[in-house]
Amino acid sequence: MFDKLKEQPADSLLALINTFHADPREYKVDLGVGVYRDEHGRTPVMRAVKLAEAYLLETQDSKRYLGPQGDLSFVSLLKPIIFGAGPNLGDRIVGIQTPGGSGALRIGAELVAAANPNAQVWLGTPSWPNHAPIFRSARLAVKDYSFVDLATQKIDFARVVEALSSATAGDVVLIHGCCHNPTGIDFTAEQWKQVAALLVEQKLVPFIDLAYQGLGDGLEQDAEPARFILDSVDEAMVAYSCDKNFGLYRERVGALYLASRNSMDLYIADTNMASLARVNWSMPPDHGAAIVRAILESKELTGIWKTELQEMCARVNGNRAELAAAHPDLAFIATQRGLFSNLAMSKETAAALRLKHGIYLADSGRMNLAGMQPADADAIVKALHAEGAL
Ligand code: PLP
Ligand code: TYF
Repeated sequence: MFDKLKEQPADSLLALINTFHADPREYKVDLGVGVYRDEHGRTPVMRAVKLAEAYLLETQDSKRYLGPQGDLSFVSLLKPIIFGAGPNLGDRIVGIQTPGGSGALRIGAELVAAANPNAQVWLGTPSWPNHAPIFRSARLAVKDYSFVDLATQKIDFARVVEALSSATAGDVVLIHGCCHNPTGIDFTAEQWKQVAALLVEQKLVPFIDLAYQGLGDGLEQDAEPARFILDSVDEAMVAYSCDKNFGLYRERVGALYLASRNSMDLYIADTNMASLARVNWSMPPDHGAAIVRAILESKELTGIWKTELQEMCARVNGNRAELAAAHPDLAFIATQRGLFSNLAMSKETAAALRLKHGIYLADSGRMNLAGMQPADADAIVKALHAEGAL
């Protein structure tokens, strides 16, 4: 049987982790995979997380099953962080705990396929490399359109309008809620308004991927566009990840939320999420979500977490400012948000930057701004210049 299988390529972003560690050079800079790094180049366990883990170790008195929806206190404590403290939140939004934002995208994709197998999923490119495969593996057709022109570092908004205008009622539109991966370029307030109007006019369902809340401009600011879209439409889906903003990556913490103005539809959709979770992983792993719950249940821990997250956000934006100031052609980096910016370059250039200069970025030219120190800016610019990327 196995002889019928075709070899599959490794995830090139994840593969960079090992290549970087195997590089014996003293000077090297890891701008590869999207994890936060501090001023020592480490990805630390956050202090609020350590405290919550100590609290859990002391107080957790059972590891009995929780069920396919996971920890529902976690799901509801996160709601005001994401959606704000407005009224009727409970009536309009239901959610389940998932293994990371990836699990939320997976269940969301299968939910779309169950509700409307003919739905097309509109995906602006470039995007996170797992988006299209996740939707395709749920047997949905993916329609991609050019979102950002890397040469100009601008959203090709005419293309966005053209794509959404040609979509069919009931189609799904994948939207990065903030901190676009890989470009760091999000819609302006005016563009968000136009996108919302198009979604309503064309009767499209937004599927908002929110994986970096708090790492752009701050927790509230980063959630505003998603809240605005949810206010505008009748139905929406949100795939949420706590893996970056709580630094919990390998613990796999996320949630899938559905919004609808019809409470019966919402109730039925909720039962579908649970049954899809059951056939995928039965129940999500508990530990990471329990940590987030413990943090959000405690005013003190929540305060510590928010302060740490603000510091992380400020460090990334400080690195952006530093690199932008190091060369006029990189000025755009200071205006972009989140962990990533994507330079226009060939994969040969990206390889030369790694091999000749120890500057590790993705083959696509994507760089993780959290991976550098301010003092690396000049070396990065020099290497980009030497390889003709500036
Ligand atoms: N969506 C985007 C845009 C991401 O960059 C990531 C990163 O991993 C995810 C979703 C998935 O997050 P998680 O690690 O929680 O599955
Ligand atoms: O884009 C990134 O670097 C992060 C981490 O298969 C990641 O989202 C990358 C690839 C992958 C899973 C997570």
